Amino acid sequence: MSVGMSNCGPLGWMSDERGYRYTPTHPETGRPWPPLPDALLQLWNKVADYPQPPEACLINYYGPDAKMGLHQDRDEEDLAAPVVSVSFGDSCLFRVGGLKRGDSTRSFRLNSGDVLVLGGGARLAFHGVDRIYPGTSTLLAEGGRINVTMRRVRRAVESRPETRVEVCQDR
Ligand SMILES: O=C(O)CCC(=O)C(=O)O
Repeated sequence: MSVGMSNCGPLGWMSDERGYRYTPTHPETGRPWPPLPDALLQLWNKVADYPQPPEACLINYYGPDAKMGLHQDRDEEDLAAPVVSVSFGDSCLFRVGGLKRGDSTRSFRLNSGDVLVLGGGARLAFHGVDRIYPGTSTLLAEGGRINVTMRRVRRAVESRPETRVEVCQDR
């Protein structure tokens, strides 16, 4: 895989010979992933329009030649929550399509600081990164692009109204 990956938050997304999955701990150290920074939680609260916080934040590092093929984010149970991502460093050419792999796509540049939300009817849209534009940002000393992607993974426990019996009687 040409993209370097790590995670923060209660759950981290990883892939190995057993496939793709979310885990609460780093597969090599066995330690929990570092907590999600406050600034990202605040961003989620501002743009996600979803009552629960994100549970996973995937951190992708793209070197100058890295790309990510068209795919859907569908390893999550909770598809009602959007996927919220932020770009840092070099710009990229981002591609987004429809709900089927063969649907037509459109591409646009994502620059450092851009925030992307895939939600509602676009939650399962195919998307990917066609290329990086090296040297378009000085944010990262070594160059390249970092993308952080916040997701809700588990369906929130349904909140049921509290059962109350109230009796008012005149005696
Ligand atoms: O790097 C990006 O902007 C997209 C990342 C992505 O699609 C993913 O991690 O599933």
